[in-house]
Amino acid sequence: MKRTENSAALPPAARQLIAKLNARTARVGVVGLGYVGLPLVEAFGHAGYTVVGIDVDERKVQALKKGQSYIEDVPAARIKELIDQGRLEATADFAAVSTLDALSICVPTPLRKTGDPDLSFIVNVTEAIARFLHPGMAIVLESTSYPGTTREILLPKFESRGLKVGKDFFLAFSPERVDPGRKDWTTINTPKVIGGMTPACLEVAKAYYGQAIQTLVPVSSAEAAEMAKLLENTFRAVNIGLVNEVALMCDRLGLDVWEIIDAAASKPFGFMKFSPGPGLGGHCIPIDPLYLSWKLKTVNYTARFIELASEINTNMPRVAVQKVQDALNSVGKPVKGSRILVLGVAYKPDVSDLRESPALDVIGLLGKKGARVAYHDPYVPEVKHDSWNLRCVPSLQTALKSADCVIITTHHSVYDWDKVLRMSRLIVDTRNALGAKGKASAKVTRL
Ligand code: SAJ
Repeated sequence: MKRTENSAALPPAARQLIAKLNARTARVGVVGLGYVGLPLVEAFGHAGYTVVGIDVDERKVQALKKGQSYIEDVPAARIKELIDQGRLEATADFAAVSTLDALSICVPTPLRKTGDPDLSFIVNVTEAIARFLHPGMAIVLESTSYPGTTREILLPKFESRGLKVGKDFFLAFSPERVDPGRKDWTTINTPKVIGGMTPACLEVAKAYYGQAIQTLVPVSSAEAAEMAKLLENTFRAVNIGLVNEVALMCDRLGLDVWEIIDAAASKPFGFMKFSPGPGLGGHCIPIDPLYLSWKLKTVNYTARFIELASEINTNMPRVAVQKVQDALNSVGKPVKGSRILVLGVAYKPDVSDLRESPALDVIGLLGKKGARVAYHDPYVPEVKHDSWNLRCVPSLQTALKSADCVIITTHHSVYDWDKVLRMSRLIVDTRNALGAKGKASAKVTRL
């Protein structure tokens, strides 16, 4: 059982709550039961807590009540087991907060159309929780947001109830590190950064999470935890932007960027491999850094690396489409009227998630140039995006043979790349999916 150091200096409410958490007699809750929240429900249930899942989506609530799981990483059997043991409840009613000793917030933090942070999910949930906040409670925000969100948005709404943070209730930030589909690093074994509003908040949050998560990484404040998460994902966005720019440089120098990256990656230290591509997709990497650059603008600072990386990454779909145009020109065909097959539309291999997928931009740009665009993706039966919608072609083989040009945008593992190479007239390979065979073939253009 995990004990908490220097418990003598803690206020009574903290000591009482820590005792309940250590004994697993605490009732804990998770607000937001998506790809982050539901694995957290399972982790808390696995640790021995009684867990209340709260979500505005009644379909999720009903599914859980029936012992079903809608998140691939969470087996239905685990949900059913917790439901049958009476240790998992699901509801859309925030009044349940009044029965909780601790709760975690795992709601989306997308961007608005303007590119600014959309904190409406956090604000709405915070206001709903505040109505039922009671003395002796702990709240941990997990949603990725700019440094200061916990202090500037959650704290005032909670303290407006006449409770004092660090004395009557406890507030912390702990960023999610869920990578859907990953089996090696899970919610339970991935180290978890955690930062409190006050030292007592940190101690309570450590006791809360320490029962379920193998390794905690305490930091000095909620802002430090918020910033650590943004550094993690900004690191990726900037390095992907760098390698995309290296691809543009190599194109002008007549060099093979893939050969050069592989050569650089032979360095056993001081280098981390990233690969160029048709752009930056997903619900984290393209978005999280813009929360940081937005926050810095409010303190009159321009986060140049973030803005430059975003400029390069968001331009890559145009670079990819230009490669298609050049490939068609090489055989005397215009883009207009040509049949183009987009291979793989999910934002990364072996997932069905379309969020921010650059393949969607490629399809839109080709459509604007008058191409007759089709797509194939084994995980995505249909795409509705902006002003167009398409269904996955029924036969990959037929589509490959009839396309004037194929563009590989997402390199799902299930594809037989030898077959794609054999059956296509022209290929633009933005992922080096074809490897050396692609490099050697006159009908293949690579980034
Ligand atoms: N991408 C490239 N080149 C690369 C790597 C990625 O173009 O070298 C593209 C991908 O095709 C995709 C986008 O960038 O469109 C994002 O890819 P990603 O590998 O970063 O995958 P994500 O968005 O699922 O990122 C998640 C993140 N996990 C969390 O935030 C908890 C990220 O921190 C992880 O490092 C990443 O998964 C991972 O490693 O799988």
